[in-house]
Amino acid sequence: MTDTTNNNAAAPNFPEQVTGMYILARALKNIGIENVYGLVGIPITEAAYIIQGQGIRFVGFRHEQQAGMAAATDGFVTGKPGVLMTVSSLGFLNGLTATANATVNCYPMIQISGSSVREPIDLEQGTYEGLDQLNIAKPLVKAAYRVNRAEDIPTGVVRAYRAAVSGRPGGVYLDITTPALGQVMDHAAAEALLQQPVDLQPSMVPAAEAVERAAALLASAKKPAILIGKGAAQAHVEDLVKKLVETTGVPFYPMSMAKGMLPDKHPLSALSVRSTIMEEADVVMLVGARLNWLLSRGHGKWNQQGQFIQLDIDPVEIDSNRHIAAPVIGDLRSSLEALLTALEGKKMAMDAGWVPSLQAQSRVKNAKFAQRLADAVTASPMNHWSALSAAKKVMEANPDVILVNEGANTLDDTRDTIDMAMPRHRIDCATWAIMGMGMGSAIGAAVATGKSVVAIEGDSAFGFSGMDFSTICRYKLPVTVCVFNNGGIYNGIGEPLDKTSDPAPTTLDVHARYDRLGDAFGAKTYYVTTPAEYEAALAEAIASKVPALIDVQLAADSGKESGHIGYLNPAPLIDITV
Ligand code: ADP
Ligand code: TZD
Ligand code: MG
Repeated sequence: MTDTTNNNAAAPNFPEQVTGMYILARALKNIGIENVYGLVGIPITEAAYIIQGQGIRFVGFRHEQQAGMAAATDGFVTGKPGVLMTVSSLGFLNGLTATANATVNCYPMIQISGSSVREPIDLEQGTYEGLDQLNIAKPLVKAAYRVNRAEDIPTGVVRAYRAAVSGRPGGVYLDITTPALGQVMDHAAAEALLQQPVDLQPSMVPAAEAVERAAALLASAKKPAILIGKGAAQAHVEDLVKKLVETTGVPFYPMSMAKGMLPDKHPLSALSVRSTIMEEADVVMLVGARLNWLLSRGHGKWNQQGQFIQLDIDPVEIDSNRHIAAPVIGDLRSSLEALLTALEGKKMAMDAGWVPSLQAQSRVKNAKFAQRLADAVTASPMNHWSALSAAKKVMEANPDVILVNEGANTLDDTRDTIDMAMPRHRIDCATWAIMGMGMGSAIGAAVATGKSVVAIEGDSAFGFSGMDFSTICRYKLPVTVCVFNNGGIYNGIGEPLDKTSDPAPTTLDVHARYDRLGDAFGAKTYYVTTPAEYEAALAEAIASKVPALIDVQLAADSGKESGHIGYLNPAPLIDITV
């Protein structure tokens, strides 16, 4: 397609002259970006080639949302912003869903989008892919900037980087107009724009009195607990969290994506006794975790007399739902270091019976859970638990494999079944509980870490991103995708209320052979119907280190509506069945 309104600059006379696209690639390289995830077209195709030419890995996707999920996951696992590149209008909007999700989850990422020529957009004259992208992005992201001139590109990149990682991390939008991308500059003048930014992710040290207040409160607690959130995982502070837990002896509870910060099987893990922690703990220290819906916003079962300490980088988070008795505002590394020092001279007042009683309760609960898995082994067809009894064995034997997980029952049951032993090895649909992060996150995790990845996906969840399984294949990534096929959203036995021959709203296809999608792209594929088959297939797929797709056949009646969060459905005002 030709955009007649775009007065494209003449082709550069390399190496004396360069374009804005070259400056963008150099600016990304200069700031240490190693991977860019995107989907090309006007006006960013050449930019992607030049980025590759700079030795940055460009991973090309089938849908921008998935490229964005990959960038966000790269940001989560590395702690540096992941970069997404999109074309104008719909490409931008497709990617923006992931950038908004990154912002909600505090993942550092930058969405760079080409945009059409400004003047006809502002006058609404109907230009090619014309959309006022900057203003659309603004309410959904942490920060948004537009670059109109090639010479401003390095500044735009540095500002976007700083905004993504400083304070509470989030998604940043960087709009670069077509004229800026095409603008020609002298090579030497362009290179001179590239300065090395100093202290890109500065420490933020907490106030001494805040640290002292928190240390005194923790030390005075009879039944304390430490709640670890994914902010701690992202801050790479597993060394300090371990030290805090082990020197104080305080039990810990990891939020879903903080599993593995300390091994789930650690003697001080309170994973199986969350209710007891909520009901009985008198002091709870939140370490990079928000008291949001995932923690009943501090209400419900929580001991209303209990007190909270909160370590977070964002002062606005404090008192969001419950009174916080001891806020500690700073980056987690600085805060935990200061707290450990402040605790050195203090004696813990913890009840001698607190940890043993949690451990005794955990033993009972764990034995019950193990029995549930054992009972499920013979179920035919398999249910979620039968499949997970197999996945548990293989995943726990391969602790360095990253687990990506989405679905409803498939999410909740997998999280509860598979113990994690290493930090940042569990990536899921997180704060917004969104479907459609699976393939993108698996790709981002594999590319950013070089490690093997297993994605355990509900059949509905997989449908949101399934086509990007082909991206896993094109880039030959060591990713195994397991589709838990129960034929539906929650299960495959929905009955339409009305007289219709259409499927129920929750029904998909329990007989679909997802493995055959893998055949189309040359993956290793498996169709499994028993735990033994699944265990063998998963172990072989992981060991092969090549793209693999396993269709895990479940019974259509396996799974309940909304998994563990059915209580969030609206209470019926009228009985729709009468
Ligand atoms: P979870 O869902 O695991 O409970 P959340 O995403 O709700 O975790 O909370 C993560 C918290 O961690 C956010 O409030 C965020 O501001 C905070 N955070 C992220 N990175 C850092 C950091 N480096 N230092 C301090 N706090 C951080
Ligand atoms: N759309 C988006 C973007 N996010 C969502 N969370 C939903 C729709 C609603 N939804 C859930 O909350 S879970 C889910 C949907 C569609 C899928 C559950 O089915 P599944 O897993 O096959 O993935 P199980 O094992 O059948 O429960
Ligand atoms: Mg399903």
